[in-house]
Amino acid sequence: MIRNPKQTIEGRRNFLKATGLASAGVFAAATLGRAAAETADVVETAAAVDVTSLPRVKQTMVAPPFLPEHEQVATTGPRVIEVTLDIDERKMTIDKEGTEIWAFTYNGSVPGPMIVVHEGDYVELTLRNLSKNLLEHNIDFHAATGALGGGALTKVTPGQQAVLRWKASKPGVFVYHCAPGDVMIPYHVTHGMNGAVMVLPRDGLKVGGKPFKYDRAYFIGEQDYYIPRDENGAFKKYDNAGDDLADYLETMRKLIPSHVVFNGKAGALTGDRALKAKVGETVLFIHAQANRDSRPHLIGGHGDYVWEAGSFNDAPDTNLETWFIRGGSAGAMAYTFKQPGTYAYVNHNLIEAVLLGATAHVVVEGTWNDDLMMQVAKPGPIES
Ligand SMILES: [Cu+2]
Repeated sequence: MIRNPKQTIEGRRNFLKATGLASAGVFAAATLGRAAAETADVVETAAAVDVTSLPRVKQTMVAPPFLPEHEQVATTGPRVIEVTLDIDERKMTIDKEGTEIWAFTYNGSVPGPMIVVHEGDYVELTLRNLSKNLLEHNIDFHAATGALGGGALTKVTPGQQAVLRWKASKPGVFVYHCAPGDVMIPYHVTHGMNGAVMVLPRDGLKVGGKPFKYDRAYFIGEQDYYIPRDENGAFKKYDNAGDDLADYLETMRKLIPSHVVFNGKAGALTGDRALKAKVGETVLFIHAQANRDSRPHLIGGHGDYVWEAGSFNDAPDTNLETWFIRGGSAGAMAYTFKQPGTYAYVNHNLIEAVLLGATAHVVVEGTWNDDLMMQVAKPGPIES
């Protein structure tokens, strides 16, 4: 392959800069360095498909736990799906005690909004780093192929935007996250800067070779935070985004999260904000964890069908009690509710569920089925 040396050097320089390798430590050099070098060497591109002839559609982003409007079975051929994500550094309160973090967000929410497309579609993202922000950011799509998932092509400083187009070639659910290089990667991801993409097969989900539809879908993004404490043990507060960097690196290094929460803060999906469903409805739960392992469990229900590792090309597991979400991945679970009531959807590390915040509620309406369960005798004195 004949390469343009100037382009190659420039490309490598840009990639080194983008991945933070100019000042990176051994770990980053050994991992990201290889990926950057390989990518930077390849400056010739295969003939791109002419996407100008494809229909284009804007997808309106909505805040989790909801998903954007979408078809489960595509009624058209491949399209270019245009999405815009605004990077918004904002102070958020993450528990009822008033603990704060200057979160790094896509569109103001933790997690960022879910993008839903079909296999063969192109995602065309406009990533805007709002002028009010203080830090550089980018985006790495695990669903995309090449250039660090797009991270190398989307690094934007406050006031800048970049446009990235990538082909959705793998059906499944996938994490996306900020990855600006070196220590800023875990720092940004554990400040909430992550979300998910769902790439549906064009003909929809299948179970046992048959079409499978859901009545509702929810996106649960699990977030670990590492909030620094002061000398009295109280969580520290900071004036600006990024001010917590030195302290946060110290707490992160110990790998002991101060909070493990769903959708940005403890209680984000309970009480008035609980998820809703009806008996007989099939609900798809997409669970993402961009950094750390998790083990979702629906108390009083099951994982009827679980695409645990997220690939829709694989047959789902059935009837799981608890399933595993690898840190840096998303998975999907479908359950058809059979009893009314309030279900707890938890990370079944119950310390994290109860003490650190990883609990959601699903309020289900409908008629109780005595055949499945009934209280034969109310609690009372032990009968001799
Ligand atoms: Cu970022």
